[in-house]
Amino acid sequence: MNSSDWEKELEKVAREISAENFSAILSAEDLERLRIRFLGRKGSLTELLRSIKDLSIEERKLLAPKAQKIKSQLESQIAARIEEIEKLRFEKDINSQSLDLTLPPLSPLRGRFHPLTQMQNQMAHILGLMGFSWAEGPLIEDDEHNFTALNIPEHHSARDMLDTFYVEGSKVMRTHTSPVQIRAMRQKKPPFRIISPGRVFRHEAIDATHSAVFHQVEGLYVDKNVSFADLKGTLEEFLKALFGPEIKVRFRPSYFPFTEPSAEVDLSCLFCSGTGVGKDRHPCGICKKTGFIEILGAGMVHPNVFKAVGYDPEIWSGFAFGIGVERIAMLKWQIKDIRDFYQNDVRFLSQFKDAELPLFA
Ligand code: FA5
Repeated sequence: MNSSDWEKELEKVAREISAENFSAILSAEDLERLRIRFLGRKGSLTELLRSIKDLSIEERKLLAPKAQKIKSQLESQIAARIEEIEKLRFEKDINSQSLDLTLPPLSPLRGRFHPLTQMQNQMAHILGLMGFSWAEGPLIEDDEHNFTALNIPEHHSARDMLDTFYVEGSKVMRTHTSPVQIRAMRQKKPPFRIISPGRVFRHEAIDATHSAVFHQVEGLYVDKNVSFADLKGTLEEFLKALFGPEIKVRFRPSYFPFTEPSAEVDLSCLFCSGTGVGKDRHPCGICKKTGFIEILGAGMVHPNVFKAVGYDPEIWSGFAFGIGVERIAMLKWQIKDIRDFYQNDVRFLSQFKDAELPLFA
């Protein structure tokens, strides 16, 4: 096509466009059909613009702006008409509805605390009655508080980039609430007992019982002559207050660099009443047939931790624990998937009424 034919073709397309009566188009589908006719992949204007490459540079310089102007005018006309069609549809909708002024008003939805906050507060409340006071620490921690002072050596796997979110330099998203132990011991004079509820972060593969962001409640008691029996008694009393006197608590020997001896504590599985067999008579998938679920880590404060904060381990003794809030909440409310807590689905959240948990069941 030479340039004069091309220009004639452009004028023809322009005439066709002007012949369109936009205000007679009443649906978005009809408007889309029109758009495709001119501007679709095989639309007449698109094809013409595509063939401009066959003209010389001078001809293109002359004709391209004309064609572009026609194209952008058409695009604005289409956009304007879409808005009008929407408005017409809305007005039609409104006019077709009648108002019943005698209907009672809808009562506004009441907000309430997130179930994890409720559970955390409930745990803090029980521990508060047992003499623990509330302490807090930053979510972004330094290597010293998160690892070194807690006797976690250089090569320990917890420091691995695969387990820990490093922020910059030696700053990390805290991987547990235990660094608050160090902050509390450096601020306070023993004897004291604190708890520290809060968020922690781990580079975890997420599944029904593991999240990369979750919550712990840390506990620390420092005094003279604190024994493992004190730790056992405190945790058993706490768990019975939360779950009822029938609950079974199991202490298993374990290892944490910052406690010695250390234990992991399991609770009898409330999904299968500790039998390992679910209500459907199939093996319980939650406790993996064991009848128990791990909920916390604990132990006697390691002498190296006392030394790191300037306490004499010959004088002072203590216990510490770190409880998984999600795990406790899952057991308490029989929630099978930890991810339900983070979807913020109102249908899920609205099931948890504030202060629903009895304090001493
Ligand atoms: C710790 O984090 C230790 N700091 C706990 C501790 C404190 C031990 C004081 C001794 C003294 P652990 O990694 O096992 O330990 O985590 C403690 C609890 O957090 C677990 O028992 C579990 O209930 C919960 N938890 C751990 N990882 C996850 C996860 N990815 N998602 C949800 N909950 C988790």
